[in-house]
Amino acid sequence: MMRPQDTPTRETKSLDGLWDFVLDAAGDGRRDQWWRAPLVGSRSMPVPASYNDIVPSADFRDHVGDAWYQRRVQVPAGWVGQRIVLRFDAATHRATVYVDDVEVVSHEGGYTPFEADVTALVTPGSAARVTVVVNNELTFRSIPPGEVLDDGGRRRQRYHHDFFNYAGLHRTVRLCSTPRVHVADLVVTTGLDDGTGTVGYDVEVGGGVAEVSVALVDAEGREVATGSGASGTLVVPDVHPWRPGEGYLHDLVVTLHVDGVVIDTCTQPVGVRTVEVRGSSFLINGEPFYFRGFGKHEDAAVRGKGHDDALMVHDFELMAWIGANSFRTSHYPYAEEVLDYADRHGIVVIDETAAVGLNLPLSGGQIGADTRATYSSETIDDTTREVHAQAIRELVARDRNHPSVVVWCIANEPETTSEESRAYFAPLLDLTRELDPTRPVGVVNMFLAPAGRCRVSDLCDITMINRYYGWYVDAGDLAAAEVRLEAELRAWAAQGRPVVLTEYGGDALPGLHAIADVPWTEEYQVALLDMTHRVLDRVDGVVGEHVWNFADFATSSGVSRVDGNRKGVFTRERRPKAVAHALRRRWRPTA
Ligand code: GCB
Repeated sequence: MMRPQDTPTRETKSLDGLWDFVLDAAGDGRRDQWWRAPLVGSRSMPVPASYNDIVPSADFRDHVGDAWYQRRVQVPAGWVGQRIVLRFDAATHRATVYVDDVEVVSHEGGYTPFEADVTALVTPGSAARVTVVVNNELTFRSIPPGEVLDDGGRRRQRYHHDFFNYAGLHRTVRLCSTPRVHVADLVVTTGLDDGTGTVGYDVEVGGGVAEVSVALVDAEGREVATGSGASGTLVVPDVHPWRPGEGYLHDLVVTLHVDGVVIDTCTQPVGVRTVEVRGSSFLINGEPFYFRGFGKHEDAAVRGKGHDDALMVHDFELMAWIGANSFRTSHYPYAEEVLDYADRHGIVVIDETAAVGLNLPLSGGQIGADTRATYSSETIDDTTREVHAQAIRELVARDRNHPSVVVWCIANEPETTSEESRAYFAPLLDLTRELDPTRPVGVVNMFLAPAGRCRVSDLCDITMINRYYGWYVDAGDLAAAEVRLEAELRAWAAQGRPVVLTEYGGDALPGLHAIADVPWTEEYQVALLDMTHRVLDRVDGVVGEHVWNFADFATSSGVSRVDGNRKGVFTRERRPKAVAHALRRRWRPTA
């Protein structure tokens, strides 16, 4: 699937804005075929946004089930003879789409795009009715998993991950035109050897047959290599590489011709760089890279997980201010605009699937929440694994051309001490490598599966661990925390893979202060990070530190959460806590 783009042969039309919207907790709409007519009793709902916090009502916030979006779409008159595609960048967690009376596509998974070819159903110059039913239920057959409980007739959503189950049309919706014979897909892989770059390309032509030619253009507009044929390798002597801190991009311009006439053209930004794990080093362009940054969330007041360029640019500016060079897309694939921005600014990304909460004993930082086995025919099973595999396929297909993405993370903190966990993850790790042999793959480990007990880490290329010494373990006792953290890190480093501490930190309520080591104060959050950094600096083989979290974020309700998770270095409104200044001193000592 190509990214929608405007080129001499292609156009896009944004369908963002206000849609008609109704909740359908009872699930009447599918039975009564609500897509066949204007939605009855609808209200306005912004797209992109989560619907949960838009209306001040528990019906919206705690909704479980279907929700319907609808709008009329004017199809541009100039699109006669073109192929017309309706594209959703995300619908959380699943959706079915109708154009007028006809169902056109269904999609499972809340964080990857999907599209429908609607050429035969719409008429350029006329309007069509587009209806989408999104469903937010998490079950043991979804990624992320969850369970819908029946509380005496009231349906309640339960899940084991620590962020609010926002839902809706979270990302842009577009109507796109392409030529009938068109570039359907494009895969790019890059290499770098002694100053010479290579760009391998593989173009898929859809809708017919055409000749393919490609040209690689540098950021100054110079054509630096050309090629013909659907696949090949371009060689660029003295190439200007993409590197952390400098998002230098070339453009690969792909052109389709029939009998010498151009019929389609599209452009793919390309960053020429390599990624490699060698021993316990993580190398980008052959040079050791140390990850400094955050686990993040797509999360903000009012809009929930709705993508917003203003917030995105602000977050990147704050990361630059503090000296971060990287982040992890915890705990799901982020909007494609985010990866575009990272590409252009040389920010390094660990790209994660939405496989979070595959760990029944754990919930929102609490242990013992559930005594069932995580992997069983009643819980996470082979069917779940196939849904997980599809999530991996869609993540790799969507993001593989982004130079910023350097690691695939296929799950966060699953249960990994049982034999069943190994059987579950081995094929998924193999699949990821098969789909993309160019990037290291891993699973983020949690503290109940230390080195030696984890049955999955030896299958990974890189060790990513989340540890909360000084918070969930040894709260208020940083001396004990320091000893234990160091012992654990050394045990992981001894396994010989590079180690990234992908989460560490503690909650702090801005304005809460103390002289003693008191959890929840701003001082304690600083002291906990200082302790962690002392340890990280002493242990060889550690190649990165990602603080949890960039900003405070919404979670489900619970006694360990104060209006959400408050481990943010910034508040949810993006104000710095004391720890932000401390981190800036560490990460940008000369600023
Ligand atoms: C974790 C999870 C993250 C939680 C965090 C916490 O290990 O990966 O999703 O939010 O701990 O604050 O408990």
